Amino acid sequence: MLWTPSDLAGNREPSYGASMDQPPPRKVEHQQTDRGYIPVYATGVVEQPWSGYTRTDHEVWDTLYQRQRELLPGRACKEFLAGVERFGLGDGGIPKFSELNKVLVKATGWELVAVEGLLPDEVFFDHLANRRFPVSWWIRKPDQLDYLSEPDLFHDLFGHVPLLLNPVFADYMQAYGRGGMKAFAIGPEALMNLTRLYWYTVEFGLMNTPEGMRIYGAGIVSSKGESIYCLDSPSPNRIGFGLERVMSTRYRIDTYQQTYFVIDDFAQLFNATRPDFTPIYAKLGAEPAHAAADVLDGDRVFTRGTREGFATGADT
Ligand code: HBI
Ligand code: FE
Repeated sequence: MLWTPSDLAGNREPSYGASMDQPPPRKVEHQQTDRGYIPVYATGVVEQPWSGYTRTDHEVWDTLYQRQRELLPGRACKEFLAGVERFGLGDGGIPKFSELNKVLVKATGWELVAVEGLLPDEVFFDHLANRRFPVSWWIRKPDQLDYLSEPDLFHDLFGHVPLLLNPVFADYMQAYGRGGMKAFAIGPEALMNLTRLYWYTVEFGLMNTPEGMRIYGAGIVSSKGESIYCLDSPSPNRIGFGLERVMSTRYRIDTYQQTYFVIDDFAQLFNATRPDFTPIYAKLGAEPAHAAADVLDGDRVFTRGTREGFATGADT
């Protein structure tokens, strides 16, 4: 898919739906939840407004892409890098979901759907359980290159989608979605345990490969700073993955991770989702959760962090 300047929408404002001046109801409301005051979006699937992206939008994508493409070889796992190449995410400008879906559906039966933003858990899980990955259609502004509080197009598309071409990881993501539906039916405690599993694997997971420690978490590969910090800094712990260990460990959403959990391969992750989690939730419900920075007896410790620079205060 070649992107030429003539395709560009110039600098005119993105076109929204039917008329140019009716921005869609992106942020339906903010909601007080157990994870703080979070933006809640309309939950519907929308069309990717590709012709409405501005030159600036395309340039933000190219800037973020080039930065990570230069940084990640030798840091990201080979499966992630292979997915980036196979999708041609670096062909220039924001990729078209319709083009990517031609590759993705054939490869693993997954499909990208454009959404307004963060979805309520049960809506999100239902998409994953049906091999649909929700991708926010909007991209951050130039002054947000290094941090934004919610997942945007670059985080969702560059961070999450390349690994959906890996059959084992693709199966894990669907199994996770099915587990999410069950956890949602059980209640908030179970949901919290399952959200920690997503956080410490899909978002911030590391892999111990024969070539060395590599990144597979979307939250890391879409962040320049954390792509460096997670492997190079002496501050965080790096601990072998364990399902119950991860489900019972709190995390932080406002800083780099204090602990990274390390898998050997995606098969280990997929196998971890085989058992019925119900008895695990019951067992974990009776025990206190661990702090994000804790190192426990019995942990397989790759690195015991120095904790230098660790923010204090409440983990979620
Ligand atoms: N919604 N669109 C979107 N993308 C996410 O990654 C996402 C979400 N809603 C909930 C959620 N992630 C997390 O709570 C996961 O742990 C389930
Ligand atoms: Fe994410």
